[in-house]
Order: sequence, then C-alpha cells, then structure tokens
Amino acid sequence: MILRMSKSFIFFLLLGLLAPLAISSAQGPEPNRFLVTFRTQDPIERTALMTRGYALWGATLNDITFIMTSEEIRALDYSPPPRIQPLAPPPDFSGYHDYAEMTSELKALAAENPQIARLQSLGRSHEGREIWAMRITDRPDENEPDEKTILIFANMHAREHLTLEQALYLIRDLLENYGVEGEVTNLVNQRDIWIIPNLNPDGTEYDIRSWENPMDPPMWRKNRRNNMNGTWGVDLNRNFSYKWGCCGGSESYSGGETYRGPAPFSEPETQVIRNFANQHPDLTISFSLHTFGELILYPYGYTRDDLPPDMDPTDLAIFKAMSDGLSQRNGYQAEQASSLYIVDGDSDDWLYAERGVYALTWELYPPTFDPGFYPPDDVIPAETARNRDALRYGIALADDPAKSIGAGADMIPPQITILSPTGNEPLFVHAPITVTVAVTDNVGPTTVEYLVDGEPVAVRVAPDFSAVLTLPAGTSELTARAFDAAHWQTLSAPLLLTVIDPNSTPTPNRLYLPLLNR
Ligand code: 0X9
Ligand code: ZN
Repeated sequence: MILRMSKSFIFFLLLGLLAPLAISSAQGPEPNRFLVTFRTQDPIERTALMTRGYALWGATLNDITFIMTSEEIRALDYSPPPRIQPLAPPPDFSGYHDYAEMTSELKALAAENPQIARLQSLGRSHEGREIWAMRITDRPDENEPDEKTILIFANMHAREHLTLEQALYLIRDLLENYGVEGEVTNLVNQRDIWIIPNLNPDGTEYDIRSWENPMDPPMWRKNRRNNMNGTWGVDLNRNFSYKWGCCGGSESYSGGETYRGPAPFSEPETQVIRNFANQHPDLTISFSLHTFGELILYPYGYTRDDLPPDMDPTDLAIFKAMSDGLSQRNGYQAEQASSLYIVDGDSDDWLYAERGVYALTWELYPPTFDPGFYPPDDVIPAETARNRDALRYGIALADDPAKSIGAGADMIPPQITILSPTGNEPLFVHAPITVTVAVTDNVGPTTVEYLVDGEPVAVRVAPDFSAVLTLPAGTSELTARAFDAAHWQTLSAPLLLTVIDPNSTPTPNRLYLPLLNR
C-alpha cells in the first residue's frame, strides 16, 4: 500500500498546502462584496466597464459580471440597473453546515437525546464563538471510572469542511442507533465519547463568508488571530507545545500558511484540546479529522525516524495495528505522519508524547487535489458513511488500544446460546414469544442484540437480557449477539422458527402465492 504513494502524489499534497499562500495569507477582515452583472451585448460597452477597475468575475456575449463592494455599487450610475447578488458559495456547496447551522443542529440533537447526549462549550475562539463539544455516553452527567474517553475533533483547518460533516455524521450515527443496534448501544454505554465538530469556527466562517468567486474559493486554513502586522491567523496544527518549531515543519513568518504562532498554545482553539486532555486523564484515543488525501497518519510528525527515543516500540506496534484496522475499514492508506512532510507542533505529537494518547490524524476524501478541499456537497453522504465502521472500530478500541496487537487485558469474547424458544414448540402469529439466552463472559456480558433474518429487532442490556418478540407468519431465522465491555462480540447459532397463522385457511390459491410474489 505504501508504495502506492508516488512522488507526484506527494507533490500534489504539498501543492495543496502551499498553493493558497499567495491568495490568502494577508487577507483582512470579512469583506462585503457582491456579484454585479451588467446586461449589454455590446463588446465595446463591456470593454469600457472593464476599464473602470472593478474585479472581473466573468463575461458572456450578453453580460459582464464583476465582484464589487457596496461602496462601488453605491457610486454606480448605470442604466439599465445591473443585477446585484450577494457573493455566496456555489449552490452545490450549500449542503455543508456553516457555524450557525451546525450550532442549531447540535442543539437540536442534544435536546432530542437527553438520556445520552450533552452539548457544552469547551471555550471560545479569538472572535468569541463557542467551541462546541458533544458528549455521548450512557450517564452524560457523570464520570464513570471504568469508562475510557475518546476524542474526535474536526475542522481544525478552516477549509477542510468535509471534516465537520464527518463529525456530524458520527454524532447522528451514535444517537440514531442507540437502543436500535447492539453495537452502537454497547459503545455508547461502555465509552465516554466526545466530538468537537469545529475546532476553528472563526477560520471556517471566514472561509465561507469571503468566498467571492465560485471558481476561486478562499482556501483559508488558519484561525483568525490578528497578527497586528497586516497578516492574519495561526496554523493550529503547528501551535502545540511538543517540539514546537523544532524541525523546519512550521513557519515563524506570521503570514505563512503554517505559522506556528507567537508561543506554544498561544491560541484559544489549541488550548481547548490541551485543557480537555488535562482534564480527562482517561483519554486513550483521539482522531483529528482533516482533508484531504485518504490517509491515516500516526506519530511522529516531527521526525522521519519511526522509532525515535520518545516512541515506545510497543506503542509504535499499536499505532500501526490501529491504523491498519482503520485502513481496512475505510480504504484509506496508513502511514507515519512525517511520510507526508515534516510537521512540528501538531496535535498528535503533543497528545501522544505528553499525554500518552493514541492520537491519529485522518485525511478524509478526496484522494487528490481535484476536487481537493471543496468537493460538491453531493459527496457528503457516501464519503461520511464510508467511515462508519472505522469510527466504530476506533471507539471500540478506546478501552484498551493494546487489543489491536492482541495484548489487551480482556481478549476473551462472550458466549451466547438461545435457550427458548427451542424451535420445537408451536408458535402462533400475534402471540408474543419470550426469548431467553444463556450468556457467559470472563468479565461480564453487557449487551445482547436480537436479530430476525439478520435485522436487529431488540437490544437488551445487563442484567436482564430476555426479550419478548412477535414474529410474522412463516419461517424466520432468529439470532442473538452478545457484547462485553471490551466490545468483543459473538453471534449465536441461528434458530429457525416457524410461526403459524391459525386464522388463515389454506385455499388452492395460496399454493400459488409464493410464485406470484416473485
Ligand atoms: O499539515 C497538516 O497539518 C496536516 N495536513 S493538512 O493538509 N490537512 O493540512 C497533516 C498533519 C499530519 N501530521 C504530520 N504530517 N506530522
Ligand atoms: Zn488539515
């Protein structure tokens, strides 16, 4: 797999990082710009308009369009009056959430799921926006000492908008499937899951609001610190304190795309991650979501050496196994972070070196520069759902990441047998069927999921796993899946159950129904 990473691929990734330099590094506060379209079929007239010094957006044989400020529009004297539209991202970007849309969606999801979800602010950005975190766990107001914490944070880089959608997807997956699917129910009950969908709200809003020419998105990366010298922004992924600025993997020039900031943890946004890790010593795994490249990156980023003195060989094996496990589930390529390029002061190096967290960076869709940071919104459903199993796998590992190399404290899955019904007794439609199971586990089973023809129909949590089901007439296959706290799972042997409808008298036609239904 690693060989697939050709030199030109690396070149494109570097281009992705460096190309925006010229465009965006010195942009000031939010502009106030409009698309102004003058209707004229006269090329001389269009040329005259062009020489007035407005920023050209495009022209057809019927009109010419400029990007203009409200001051320029007010000073206009032109007949017939031009068409004026606020500059906005192209319509096929509207499926992405801006900050206000994200905030209201998060508030609604928390309000609809009070049993397992809490929305809280972990701090404020430079411009005062709340940095929201959704906590998802079975007792969201308590700290359960036996439950480990996983942190997933997104949109640290402003233009990496798909990452916010990925975080929202994960939140919805957990909230919608809790109590419906055994896997999600067990994960939410046994882990403390924290999701920060947007760590850089100022940068993200700036990237959306200053999008003037749909063909030329702003590509804003950093936060919106005013560097007080005409330049704006710190690269949050160069502002963490571990080996800050050590190795040529960041810039001291404040206009640079990878400006590391005036001091380690100078930024309120990086302080959110530092404070979270300090306040949650049981944090075992973190995922920092970025775009793009379809990669899973593990520490270190500051050196090309995969086993420097500050990397434990067992940890390296765990990082590789975790990354491979994720890669198998989403098709991304697993690599040491520095194989992309050297980075110093990134979140993962600090989280691992200073707090012992198995910290990974995901570079989401797309694989290459086209469509890069701005894929049309119709890719959101498939490209976020693609990570469902990888995310669940990561959450499952959080109790003990050493499980990935077979060295976890609990490596023994539960056992489960369906005791009743047996399949020999007569079963009637509309008559409730009590299902009982025998479940054993070395630590203790936590969840049982019942499936009819492979579809989950009921979820039960310890101590009472029995369920009452009603089945349709005909033959169904019943199975039960047991989980333990380490999220090992075992599916029972299938049981075929035939359910009779006593009210239906066989008629000759009935014989043909199965054929007709084909
Ligand atoms: O440069 C970054 O911060 C990340 N890539 S991005 O294109 N999303 O900006 C990569 C960080 C991964 N870490 C290292 N390469 N050390
Ligand atoms: Zn990034």
